Amino acid sequence: MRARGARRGIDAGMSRARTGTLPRLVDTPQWRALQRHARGLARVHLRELFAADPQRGKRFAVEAAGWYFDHAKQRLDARAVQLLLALAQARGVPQRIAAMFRGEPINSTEQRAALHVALRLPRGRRLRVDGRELVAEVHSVLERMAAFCERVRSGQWRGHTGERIRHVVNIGIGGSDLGPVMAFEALRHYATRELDLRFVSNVDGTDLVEATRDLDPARTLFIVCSKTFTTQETLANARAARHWLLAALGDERAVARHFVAVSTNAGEVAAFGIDPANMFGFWDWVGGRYSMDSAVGLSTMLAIGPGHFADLLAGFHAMDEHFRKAPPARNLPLLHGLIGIWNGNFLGIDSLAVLPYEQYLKRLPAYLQQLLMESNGKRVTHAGRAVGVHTCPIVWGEPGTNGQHSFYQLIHQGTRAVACDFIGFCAELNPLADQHDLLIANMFAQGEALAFGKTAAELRGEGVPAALVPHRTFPGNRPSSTLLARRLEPRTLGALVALYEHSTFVQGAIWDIDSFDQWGVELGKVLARRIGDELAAAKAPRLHHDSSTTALIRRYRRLRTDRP
Ligand code: G6Q
Repeated sequence: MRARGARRGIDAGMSRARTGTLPRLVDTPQWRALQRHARGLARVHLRELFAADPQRGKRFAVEAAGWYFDHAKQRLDARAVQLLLALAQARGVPQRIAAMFRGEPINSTEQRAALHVALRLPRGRRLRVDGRELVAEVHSVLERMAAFCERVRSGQWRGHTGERIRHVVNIGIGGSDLGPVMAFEALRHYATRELDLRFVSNVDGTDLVEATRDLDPARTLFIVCSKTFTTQETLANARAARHWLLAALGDERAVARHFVAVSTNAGEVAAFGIDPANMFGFWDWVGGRYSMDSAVGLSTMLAIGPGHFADLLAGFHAMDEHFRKAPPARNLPLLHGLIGIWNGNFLGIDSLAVLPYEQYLKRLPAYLQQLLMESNGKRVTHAGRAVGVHTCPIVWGEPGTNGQHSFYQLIHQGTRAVACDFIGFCAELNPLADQHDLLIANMFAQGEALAFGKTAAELRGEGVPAALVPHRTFPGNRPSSTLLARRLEPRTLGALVALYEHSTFVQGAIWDIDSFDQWGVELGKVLARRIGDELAAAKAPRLHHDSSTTALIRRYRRLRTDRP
């Protein structure tokens, strides 16, 4: 369905985006003031900032929805925060937040609302958009999902031969994969061990073959998860999965018991052979990378059950409410987003490492990579003009302590600055002697080492030989934030994801870009279709590519293995 205003023509929508046409970011007095301030602060080390204010650790920290956000080790002062908040005001961030929550078509190039916040509104709340009551629709899908999950989890839902389902394979890619995988891994502690969940995304046959190699088709359920149900990779994998199933069960009717779909496209789902009664829908106002809390979370709900899934949604909603209502100076996602702007645009730091000190969050960096980079990896404003400054940083990361024994070297002593988000919990889920203290001691120690470093004088004082002093000096002054919650629970995970969603939105609003489209993935898709035909052609095709691509296609055709 289309949200309010979505029926207007594209030009009308684009001019709507321009209505509040903003001055060029770099020309605004707020931007210039920040530049001046950053130049002054460039000479000040974090050591000095801490020395000047014994309360800094407390002053630069806010709390929301179970999360404590310590940003005292960022290279900024109270004046910088004040100027950043003034910038947000001047760029109309509060109005944009309100427009998002109202369901306005803030995704201007696709003429859509971006209403993921509606997915977690509690039952009983109302949100009317284009004459439709969205909360009722959302909860009706949640109820169908819950009923289905209960049947599968209790063993009431049987496979074609009467076997209980033991394996669930989610087939999807991008937003229809990264959220579900991340959430499943993150909440594995709360998951039933009766179901074995797997995720297939890559069109590389190895992904599906390895995921199903040891599975019993009679006990396997596939979730084909695709908003459009036209995505090449997902459909190729879904067809191969159906083939695998039918080769074992030998009866077309088995598809109805072993395949369900998550999609907005009932027609294509039916064309694929999945009974629309086994389809769980969502809406075009839910972007792929903002969809893990919609029906796209069916695998999550199967794993953790409807009760925990409701807690996950409650966590999202708690952060939404905070984002919508908290005063700017205490608003966690707003401050988090603005600090990203400060680092990227005023300190020239173009890389963000996400470092969870929690094994269950091992897929969070990959998830955030898509959320941030697909949303804000853009170069023009809503009105199509150059943004004029750098936008999204390069986002990457790994679980904490593993990273310490690998790439942290560069973060501590390399020539490039990397901003870090440390993420950890006070209470562990799997107590093992004192290992959790050890884990979190490492997280705190890394933030401290990055901020304060180790000076040559300190090293000499310790008797380090002069020749080694330069090698063992840590410059420090490397910025990081720490996000700390009591325990990893469905609720804290929901709040954490909502925090990054809103922080991403804040940054997009400052840059005046459309954070909800993704035209950048289109060109490659179109070219891949053409090259696919050329690779498949029986006779050597006439090629009209550049000389490099032509040579690669010819070599591939010569050397590839024969098809089975
Ligand atoms: C996310 C993107 C993209 C999308 C995939 C899968 O925001 O739109 O990653 O999720 O391309 O699309 P389908 O769900 O339509 O298969």
